[in-house]
Amino acid sequence: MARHLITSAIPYINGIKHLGNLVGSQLPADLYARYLRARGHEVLYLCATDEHGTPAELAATKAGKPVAEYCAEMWEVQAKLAEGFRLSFDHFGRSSSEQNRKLTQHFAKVLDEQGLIREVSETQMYSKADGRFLPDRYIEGTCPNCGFESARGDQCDNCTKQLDPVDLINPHSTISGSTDLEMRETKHLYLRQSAMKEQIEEWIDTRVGWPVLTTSIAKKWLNDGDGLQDRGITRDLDWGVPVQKGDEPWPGMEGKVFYVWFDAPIEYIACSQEWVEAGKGDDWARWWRTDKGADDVRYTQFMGKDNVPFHTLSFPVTILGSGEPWKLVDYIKSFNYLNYDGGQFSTSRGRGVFMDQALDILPSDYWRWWLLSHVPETSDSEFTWESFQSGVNKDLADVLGNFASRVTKFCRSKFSEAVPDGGAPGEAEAKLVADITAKVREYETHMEAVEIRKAAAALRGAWVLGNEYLQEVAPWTTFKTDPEQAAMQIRLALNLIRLYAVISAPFIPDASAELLTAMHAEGADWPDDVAAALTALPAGHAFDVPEVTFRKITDAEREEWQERFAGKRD
Ligand code: B3M
Ligand code: ZN
Repeated sequence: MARHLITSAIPYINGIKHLGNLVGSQLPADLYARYLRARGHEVLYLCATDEHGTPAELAATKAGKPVAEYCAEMWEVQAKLAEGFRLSFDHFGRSSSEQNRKLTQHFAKVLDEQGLIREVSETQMYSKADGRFLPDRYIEGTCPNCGFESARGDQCDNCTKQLDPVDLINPHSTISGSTDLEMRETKHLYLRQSAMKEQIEEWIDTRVGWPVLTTSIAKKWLNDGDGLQDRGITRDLDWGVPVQKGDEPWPGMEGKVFYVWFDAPIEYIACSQEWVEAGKGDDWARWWRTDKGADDVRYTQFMGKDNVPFHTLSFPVTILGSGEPWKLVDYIKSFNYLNYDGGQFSTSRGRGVFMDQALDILPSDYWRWWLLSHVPETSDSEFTWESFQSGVNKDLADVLGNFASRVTKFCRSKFSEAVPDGGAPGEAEAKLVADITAKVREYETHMEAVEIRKAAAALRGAWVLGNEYLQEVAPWTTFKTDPEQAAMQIRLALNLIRLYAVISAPFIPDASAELLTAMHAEGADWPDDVAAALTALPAGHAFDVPEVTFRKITDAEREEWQERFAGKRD
């Protein structure tokens, strides 16, 4: 038994996430956490909302609410949806927590003591009417490149050109509309990442077995252009962690907050403190401090590829640069993008399926299975309604669901609602046990390597083996001439349902629980010994025919949904 710390990238607070966001970090992290728990390991799986920064402020303004109130409400919404998708976080925290404020200020202080922070004077757009500096997204104007009238201070959404606020023609504040803007001098703190370049490079180079996607992005950032540059870690905003040196004020930094990407990863640690405060655990340090036992912990992070630079470079600079014994990540699993029906998911245009909408139309297991078995692991992948319909109808309904209902119904009609006795297993049964054993071992190997698509394929392969066996031995035919033999076959098949429920639980927890209940299974121990696991339900053990575990998606539904989610949501 080992100890596993698992975190998934913490979703921004503004708005409900789409399925592409879900499959890019939280869902695979949940799969891994559930699998490791099922194998008897001690797991701490943490996630939180990422609540600071301009997007949160803007969304709150749009919703006409104070930002703190907006965040509190959206946290509830996201927590409910996470529950709906059965994301088994040990704690779902908030980056705006007191714990994160303290810890962020602490890291800033120790980084400063290590000589890794410098003050930089720069000029930035100031709005007199608003009485504040304007971050790039609060400034709009005409694009000098294409003439688009609502280009943002950092980028033109029309021609995608990267911009500086000073490039804009007729710039104005998006808060007040005021054009009374001027460049003013302001001071910011920079993290001297360049000073840590060699240490970070060596650390990356010695990460054996990391996914290529992760290391290639890290190396690209380290080696391209100017390499690991110093990075501004403060902003002129109201909402965020106030810039302080621990508990002390930071002279000259009054009214400023830390940049959201500085405090967000620190929330991984703070979240474990929130977990303790919530009474769910009693010791966070044994997960995070190597002087308190965290050396024994294996720490795995899950995230989309756009988050990789922050986790391979910036956050390690914070951790290593502190000079304190904090736990560093052991394995970073990153993902490509999931596209939607010939284009991209778009939050602003409401294109694609969002978490709330998905749960409105089908149970979470349907989504979990399709998303995880199509996770964009080695390249971008695409959600299409045809693929979704076929994944659900074939894998879940025709293969797994059909096996369970066929076997239990046949037994009820020919024998009773209890496991029949029958004779001794023969050659076909020995072969099935050997094949299932091989598939389960294959599944375990892929799960341990966090190779999710391969794990899904092995699991599906195990389901298929049961169907092939039924096809081959045909108990409904055998029954006519040799009911004893048919009883033995059905006894094995009933045990197979229980085994499927156990090994499928990380992917489809609700259906697995339903099947276990239907089989009146007492435990859900992992089948270390598959042969033994396939005799767990003895003759005479009662069961129920499960309610329809999976239903099929009709062509009419598929067409209707395709139309509905094409992109209109405001
Ligand atoms: N909130 C970006 C995202 O949701 C960001 C991740 C933070 S992880 C510390 O993709
Ligand atoms: Zn433009």
